[in-house]
Amino acid sequence: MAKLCLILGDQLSLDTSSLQKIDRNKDWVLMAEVREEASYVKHHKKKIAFIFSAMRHFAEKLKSAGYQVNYVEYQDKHNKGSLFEQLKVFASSHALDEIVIAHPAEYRLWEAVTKWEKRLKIKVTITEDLRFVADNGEFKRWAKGRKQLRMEYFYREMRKKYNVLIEKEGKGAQPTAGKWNYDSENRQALPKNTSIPLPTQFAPDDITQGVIDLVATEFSHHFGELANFHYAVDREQALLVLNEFIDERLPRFGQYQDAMSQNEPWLYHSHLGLYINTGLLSPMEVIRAAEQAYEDNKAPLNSVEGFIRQILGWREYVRGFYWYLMPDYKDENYFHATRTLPSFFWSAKTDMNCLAQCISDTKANAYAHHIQRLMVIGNFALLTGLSPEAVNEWYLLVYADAYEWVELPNVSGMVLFADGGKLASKPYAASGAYINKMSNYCQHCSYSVKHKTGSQACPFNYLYWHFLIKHKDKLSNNPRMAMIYRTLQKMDEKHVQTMLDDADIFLAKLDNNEEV
Ligand code: FAD
Ligand code: DLZ
Ligand code: SF4
Repeated sequence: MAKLCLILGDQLSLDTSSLQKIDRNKDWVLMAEVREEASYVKHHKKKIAFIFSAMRHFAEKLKSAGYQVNYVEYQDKHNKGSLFEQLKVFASSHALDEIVIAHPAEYRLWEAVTKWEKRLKIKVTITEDLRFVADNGEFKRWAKGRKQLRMEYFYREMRKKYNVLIEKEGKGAQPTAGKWNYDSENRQALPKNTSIPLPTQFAPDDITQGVIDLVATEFSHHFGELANFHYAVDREQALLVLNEFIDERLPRFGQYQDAMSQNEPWLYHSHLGLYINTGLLSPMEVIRAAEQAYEDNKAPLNSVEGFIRQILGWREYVRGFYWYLMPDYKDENYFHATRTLPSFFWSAKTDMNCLAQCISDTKANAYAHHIQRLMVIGNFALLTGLSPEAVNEWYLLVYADAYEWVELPNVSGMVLFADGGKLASKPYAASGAYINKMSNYCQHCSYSVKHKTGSQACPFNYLYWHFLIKHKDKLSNNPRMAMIYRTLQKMDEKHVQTMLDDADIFLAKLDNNEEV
């Protein structure tokens, strides 16, 4: 009798806990490129190419390490189209006494796996998910009994527990240089003519080229462009991306973390999310590399802390938050938003330059950085009342780093405030002024960010006030919104009415699928 270890497309690490449970001399590893996983949302072509290529490279690595690997390619005639059916076929031709799988990262798949033992009549063991610093129980223990689940406090716990940027260990632990958070030093716009380092790029090898051809044939109807695929597809390449980030981008990461710039999709971000989320890099090695750069005087504290906060703070927090609140979290819709996505979410064809830029970056690269996702695309979705279900589906399929455990809290919690404030203390709503402050998009736009009303006015300007007025009953008691509602109270009534009328005209255009 033998065991079978099923490795999923986002479990591409030799340290995966399920691998530790099998004997490479007699047991098996199964990996399969299946229609069900590639199409449960219509993932971006580059995302599928990345995952399939990384899976194929990892299978080669497993074989070199002495594992017996059954790898089912997408176009293999024995491909059954789903992980369960693939397991069933394997089990029918091998004497198996146990199937081992590391805890799937998404609720959907975890729920399915919990039924496999009964369906297959073979023992199924789910092992720990080691792609995070904390285990799931840690968040639950922290969250239990708390009225509010704010990232900052969980982050501080993580800093202390794992001794990251900490001056004195133990009970009296203090943050390095005396401050936990340098967020206020992370908000500069990019000066004109800044020369930004090119992202680390790799030419496709034969395996990747084969996968690109496959995706072009099988997924031509999916969103996104395949041309210029340059992502890392194995651990060695991902480590090169990490090293170049530390040397070339981390020093200015903090300063320009929230900046956006016309035709500059990459800026000083790390571009590591897709590698960490698929197991090619571990979050702790990335955190330690950044910490080391601070200790070696290679990068300032506002950059290093800002970067570490994203991974040890936000990434750990949203993952714990997701598992704490699923499955009900998926249905949250605090504002009862129902609008369908405008067609420019797919085509990028809109006169609103910021949206055209962020969506065409997304289309080209399966990547947009955080502020593009949050304050341009997300802000628009919030202000126009797009349905959480549709927005979640969009974010889950368009980004190469997207999995529901991270996408859902960011979209329903951070962007849409669909959870009524479980994640964020107030909605991240903003007028055009914010986008103008943090980018040069408005300089290239046919709308005018300075105008508040009229056909030339930036739609974000009147949509912002329309949103605040529409949801006054739900938001005006929020202490963090008090000032803005006081400003509203002092505004000229006629001006407010004109903004509301302009917003209605704009929203009617969206509903009629007219160009905006
Ligand atoms: P950097 O800016 O270099 O940040 C470093 C790392 O910190 C990231 O790689 C990521 O691992 C982590 N991180 C940063 N912000 C967050 C966050 N808010 N939540 C969790 N981790 C974070 N991130 C995903 O990994 N997958 C998603 O599907 C995803 N969807 C998002 C949807 C929306 C609406 C928003 C606002 C954010 C989303 N994020 C998501 C978070 C963040 O935008 C991406 O992690 C980041 O843009 C990836 O690019 P990067 O690797 O260059 O990140
Ligand atoms: C995202 C993805 C895609 C596109 N394809 C596959 C696949 O063919 N086979 C596979 O094992 N995993 C794939 N994945 C990753 C899974 O969807 C992921 O493991 C679950 O969503 C859980 O996070
Ligand atoms: Fe975006 Fe408004 Fe600026 Fe145009 S003017 S780029 S729509 S914020």
